[in-house]
Amino acid sequence: MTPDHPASSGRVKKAPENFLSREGIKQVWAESKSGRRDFIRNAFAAAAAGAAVPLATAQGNPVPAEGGDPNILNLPEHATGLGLGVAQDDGYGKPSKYERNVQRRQSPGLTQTTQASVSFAPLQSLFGIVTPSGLHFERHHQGWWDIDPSKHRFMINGMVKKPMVFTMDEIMRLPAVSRFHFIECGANTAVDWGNVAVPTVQYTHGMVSCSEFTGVPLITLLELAGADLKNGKFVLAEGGDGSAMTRTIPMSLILSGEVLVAYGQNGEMLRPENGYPLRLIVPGIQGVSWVKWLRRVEVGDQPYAAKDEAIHYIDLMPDGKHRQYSGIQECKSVVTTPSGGQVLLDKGFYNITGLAWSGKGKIKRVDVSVDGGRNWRAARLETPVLSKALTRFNLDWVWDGKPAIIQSRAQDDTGFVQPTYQQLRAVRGTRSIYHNNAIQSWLVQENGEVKNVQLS
Ligand SMILES: Nc1nc2c(c(=O)[nH]1)N[C@H]1C(S)=C(S)[C@@H](COP(=O)(O)O)O[C@H]1N2
Ligand SMILES: [Mo]
Repeated sequence: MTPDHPASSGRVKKAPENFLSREGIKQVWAESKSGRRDFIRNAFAAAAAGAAVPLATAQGNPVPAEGGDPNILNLPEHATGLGLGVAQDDGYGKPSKYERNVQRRQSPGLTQTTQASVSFAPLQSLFGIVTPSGLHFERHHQGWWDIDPSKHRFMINGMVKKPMVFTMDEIMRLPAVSRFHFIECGANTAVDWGNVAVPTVQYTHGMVSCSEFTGVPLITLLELAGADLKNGKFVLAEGGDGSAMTRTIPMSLILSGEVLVAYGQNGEMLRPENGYPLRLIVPGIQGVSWVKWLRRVEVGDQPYAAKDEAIHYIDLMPDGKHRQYSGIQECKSVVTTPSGGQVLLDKGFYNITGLAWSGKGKIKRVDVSVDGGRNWRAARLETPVLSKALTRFNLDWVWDGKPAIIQSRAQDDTGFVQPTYQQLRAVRGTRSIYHNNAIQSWLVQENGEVKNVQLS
C-alpha cells in the first residue's frame, strides 16, 4: 500500500444488481463530479432502478471539514429523537431497508428454461466467508418444501445388521459437530464455457456458498445401525422431494468423519430451501451430492449409477465421451470486487477482494494480476483459512485510470494451481458444462465500467 494515497476512495459499500443502465451511471457519475450532496441517495435510487452502483461512494474524495458536508455537520433526527423499540414485528431480525438491493437472483438467461430452479448468491455484496442463510444460493430439481420436522424420518438400510428409522429428536440427541464448508454446484460458471460473458459475478460464480453446518457424522449413524463397513463400499443418499435425486457417496469419504447428516446452518436450523430439516454435507464434493430433505441412506457394495451421476453432472470431453463421474470441486477463486457491472468512479485506491476455495483442502495462496496475467502479486489470505471452506483474500491496488484486467489465481495445499481458460480447454474442450474452475478476468475500462471478458 502506498502510505500517501488519499484516504480510500474506492471502498464499495454497495454492490449492485449489475445490469448496466447507462442513464443511471451517467447520472451518478455527473453528480459525483458536480458535488456530493445527494450522491449516495441517488446512487441507491439508481441501484433500486436496476442500474449499476458506483464503487466510490461517500468514502471517495473526502470533503475537507471546512467544506461543510451537511451529512456530518447537521444533527439528523436519529441523533436527537427517540429510536424504535425492540424489533418485534415478527420476532426475527431483518437487514436494513437500505440493503434491499442485496438479493439472491435468478439468471435472466436461465429462467425461461429451468422454471426458476436456480437462484444465485450476491457474491459482490458479501464480506468474510459466511454466506448469510437468506442469501445462500438455491438449486432445486423439483421445487422445495417446508417439511414438518416432527413428521420427518430418516432411514438407514442395505448392508446393515439392523435397518433403523430415526426421528429428528433422536438425531439431535446424538453427539454433534459444527464445521464451516463451502457448497458449489458442479454447474457453477457453466455458461462461461461457451464464452457467454454473463454480466456479473453473481451469475458467473453465485452457485457457491459457505456456511457453518451442524449435525451428526454419518459414520456415527451407520455404526448405530451396524453397517458393514468392510464390504459396504458406497452409500446411496435419497432426498424427500420428488426429484429422485439419489447420489452415490463413497464409503471412504464417510469413514473420514467429514460427511455429516446436518440440521444446522449458521447457528439455526437449515432453511427450508436448503433442505430443512435434514441434509447431507459432503465437504469438497459438488453440490448435487449434498442431498436435501434427506430421508434415507442405503449401504451397498458398488456405485449406484443413479440418473444424476450417469447422465448429468459429468464432464463431456473433446472426443465426445463423458469422463467418469467426478465429484471433487477443484481449486478455484474469483475477484468479487471490482467485478462485472460495478463502476469505478475515480482513479485511486481500491481494495481488491475475492474468494478462493478447494474441494481438496485448504487454500495455500492466491495471486492477483491487474494486467491480464503478465504480473502477479500475492494477496493477503484472511483468517480463518479452513479446509474445504471459502477463503477471503484482499489486495491493495491503486488504479491509474487506464484499462486493467483483474484476475485471481488460487493454489491449494495439494499444490494444484487454478488453470487458465486455455489450459482448461486444452484438456476439457469447449463444449463442457460442469466443473469450470478457470481463472476469471474482469476488464476495468477507462470509463470505470467493469466487464466480464475471456482472454484467448
Ligand atoms: N433432494 C434434493 N437434494 C438436492 C437437490 C435437489 O433438487 N433435491 N439439488 C442438488 C443440487 S444440484 C445442488 S447444487 C445442491 C444445492 O443446494 P442449495 O439449494 O442448498 O444451495 O443441492 C443438491 N441436493
Ligand atoms: Mo447442482
